[in-house]
Amino acid sequence: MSNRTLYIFSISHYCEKARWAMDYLGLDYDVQPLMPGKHSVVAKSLGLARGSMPFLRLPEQVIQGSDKIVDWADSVTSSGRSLQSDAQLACDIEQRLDDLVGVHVRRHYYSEALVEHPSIVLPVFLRGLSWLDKIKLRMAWPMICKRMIKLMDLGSKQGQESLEIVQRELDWLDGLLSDGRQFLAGGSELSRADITAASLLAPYVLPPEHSQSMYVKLPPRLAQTADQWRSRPIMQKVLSFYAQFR
Ligand SMILES: N[C@@H](CCC(=O)N[C@@H](CS)C(=O)NCC(=O)O)C(=O)O
Repeated sequence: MSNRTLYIFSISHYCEKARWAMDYLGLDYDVQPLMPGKHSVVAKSLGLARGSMPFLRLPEQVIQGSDKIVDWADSVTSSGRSLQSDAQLACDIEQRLDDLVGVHVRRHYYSEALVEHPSIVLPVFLRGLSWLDKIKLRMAWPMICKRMIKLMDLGSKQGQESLEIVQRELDWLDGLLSDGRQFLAGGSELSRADITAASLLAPYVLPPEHSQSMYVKLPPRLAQTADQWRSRPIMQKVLSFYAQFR
């Protein structure tokens, strides 16, 4: 048992990013999946103002946000590895990915999955919960779906809008790769920009190395889009980052 606990939603791509950073940098931790609703209660009990996942409980502090967790992980690792937190370009690319890609991949997916096929989303949220929380989550699922639909402003128009934003961001990422660089921020080593892009885009390509891939089902229209996008340079890069570094 570790004295560090990372609180996550099993489905969350931002949580996957934090886990990947800590794994890559050789930091031990326990992972604690939470059910929606309970996450805010746990966050408050740890002194956080918001429930936003992931958050990492350390003996001396609680760190919230995947970017802040990467900052911390990169500053304490003794693995000899680095996610290039001192490289401005890596941090800038990461921020754009967090602010646009993360938000709109999620809204694209949930606008179809949660609104039209909520039963395909539930199994991923159930992963790693206690048996009691599994029962509670099953019972509360219709209510939680309604709340998520409202909070994330989901719907078919919104899903289409997010798809177009993701598409523009994929064009930008393909553009970065068009000079033949191996890593998004250039250089010869994996950076925080790479694990961010790979984690946030993983839902479209479901890499076999991702611990949740086999539990995620894509809704039909998104699956068709993902299929068309799979051969894009950035999607091939995501698959290769997972194969090499996850
Ligand atoms: N930029 C943040 C985004 C985190 C985020 O949006 N988390 C979502 C799950 S994907 C969440 O916890 N939503 C519930 C809430 O905010 O209460 C990060 O990188 O950690």
